[in-house]
Amino acid sequence: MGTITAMQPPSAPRPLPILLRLATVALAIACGPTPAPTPANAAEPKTPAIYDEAAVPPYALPELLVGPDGAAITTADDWLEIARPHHLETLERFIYGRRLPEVPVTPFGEVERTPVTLPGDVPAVRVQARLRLGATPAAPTVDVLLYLPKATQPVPVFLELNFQGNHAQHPDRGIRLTTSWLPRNPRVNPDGNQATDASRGACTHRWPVEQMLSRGYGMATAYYGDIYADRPDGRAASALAALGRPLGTDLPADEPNAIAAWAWGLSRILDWLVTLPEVDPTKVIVVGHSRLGKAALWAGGCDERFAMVVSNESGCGGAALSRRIFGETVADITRSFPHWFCPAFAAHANREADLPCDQHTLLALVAPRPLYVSSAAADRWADPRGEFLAAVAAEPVWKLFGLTGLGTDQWPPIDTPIGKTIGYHVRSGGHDLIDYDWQRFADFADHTLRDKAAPAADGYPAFLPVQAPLPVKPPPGAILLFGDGTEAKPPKFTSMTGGPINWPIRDGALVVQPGQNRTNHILSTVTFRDADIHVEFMVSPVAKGNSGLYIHGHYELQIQDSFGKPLPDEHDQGSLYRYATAATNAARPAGEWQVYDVRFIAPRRDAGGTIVKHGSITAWLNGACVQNGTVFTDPRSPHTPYKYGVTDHVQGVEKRILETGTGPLFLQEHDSPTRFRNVWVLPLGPR
Ligand code: GTR
Repeated sequence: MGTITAMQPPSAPRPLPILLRLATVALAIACGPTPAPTPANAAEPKTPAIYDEAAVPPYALPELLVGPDGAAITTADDWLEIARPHHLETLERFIYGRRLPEVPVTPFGEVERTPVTLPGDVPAVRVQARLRLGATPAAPTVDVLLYLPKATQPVPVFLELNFQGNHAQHPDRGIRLTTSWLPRNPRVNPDGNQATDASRGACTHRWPVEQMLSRGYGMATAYYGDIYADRPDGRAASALAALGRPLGTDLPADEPNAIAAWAWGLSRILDWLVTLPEVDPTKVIVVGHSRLGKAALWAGGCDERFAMVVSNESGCGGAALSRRIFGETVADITRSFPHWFCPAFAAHANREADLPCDQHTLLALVAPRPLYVSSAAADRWADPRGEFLAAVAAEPVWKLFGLTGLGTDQWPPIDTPIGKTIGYHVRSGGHDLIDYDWQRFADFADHTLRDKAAPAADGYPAFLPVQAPLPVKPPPGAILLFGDGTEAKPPKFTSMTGGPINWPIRDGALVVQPGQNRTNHILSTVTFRDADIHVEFMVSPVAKGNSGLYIHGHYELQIQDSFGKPLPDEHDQGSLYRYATAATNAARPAGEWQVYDVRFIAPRRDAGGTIVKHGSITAWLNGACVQNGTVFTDPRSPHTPYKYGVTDHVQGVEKRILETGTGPLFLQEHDSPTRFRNVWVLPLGPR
């Protein structure tokens, strides 16, 4: 445990001009959250909030790099396999409640897709869908609004729940008015709890659609009240009731509540977003403000499909450390909002030190994906510095992956964004989500997800493969291993014994020759360390179309007859066997040509062959990114050519990999006559 003592902030909030301040406050109130309900434990004495750094009591955070038995975690692998599940479980038990099950998500009625021109002459497509979350008639429905920019490629999308209904997010009169209950709000819906035309566009300043679309991002949103009406008695009509969770006041200590339900709703919306051809399924970014920032963090922590996670002023129970007593405390929040967290959290009011976790563990769940935390200087209730310190405390996990998080433990000056894989800013002004925040989120996503401006990892050129039309012409520098069989020289492959291959060439394709015991693989005579690899292939319906790209013989990207399967598993095409399932099922039917482009960054080893830096794979399959920088260490497959069907020749190949880091590409034989053509390797860096 490390003891952290309170420190003075580096600079005091800059005062805003009075008119701007009034306007900001008015807007924030208009779109703001539900007012605090009558406290359930109002009888308990309430201590005044601490806003003086010097008055913050010293505290010690629970260790992050440990497993359930307290043993130190020193590798990315052990983080993923041991520590991460342990911390996730602890956060479920003590703060957010148990994770909720996946359910089938289906559009209810027609999905509207309308071309529109938004203010500023921004062309867009407005998509609206009512999603049914679950298969039963009682399943809740959620109205999703999505604006897509004009684009030729699938786009990254920001997904955010909103406070006042989709129609309040933008003045576009085509947006459906929410039919869900709304909190009475003096400006947005002064007349009652149902939306009217008067509230259209009331929260536009929180959702700068035109600006984000112009930067190439899609914008998706849904009203959080569709999932759980934000009031203490909201549970009875919430998605939790539909999921059969217990109702009433005497809930189990780890029973999920409103924040868990909102987070679950975000994942269910993601289930649908990734099915849209216009959306890049590997680049959906979850964003949330305030209480919905807490929900966004929990959603991103639980659901690794979110490519990036953004917490805006999420404060207590979000990004801010609970043990740091500054602004809102666990006692305050569980008194005012008894329906947000699981009962165990309220039981830790005024005894935060007894919690086995703190909010840095929540932030760490996002690693190695990019995380952005934003604070506002005048939003002292949310403890801006406590949000920053949680990110500092989470950084060691990114370091395990060889990544820099914030890169500093110094709280930056106001309006100065910082960070590499954890981004952070504290902007001037109060509690709100404004254009400045969005622009910084997009800058950060440009760098971390889109390779814009920032050079790709290891200084290699950005990896944005062209996958159509097939066959694709090899780029300069690529070494063609097999083209279409008209080459003067034989294919640059050997058999497992190092001799000539016995795979026939038919109709311009190299065809897998099933052998005995699925070991008639072939391996390239060209070896490489890091490389871009291009392979065109056609699966056959025989033996499930099973084959694969065994890179260095150690890491297998699956080839399989997976067309149309709703959820890819680790055997399906696009999956990295024993490491990661495909982000989406991009497989084409058997008998059609398909294409893989892979950026393979080999793991680095010391002189004894032990991995000292993980490797990574980014893979595109038929126009979709199926692996986005998936990291790996030691081979996990029990079926590699070095363990199964071993020959003297391949033993020598593996020895060389361990010594030099360079090795060949294997094409796998697995009983199915898969066809290959136009296979090339473009080595990167030293070979
Ligand atoms: C406040 C609550 C904060 C924050 C905020 C909001 O009343 O105390 O934790 O979540 O609501 O959601 O705007």
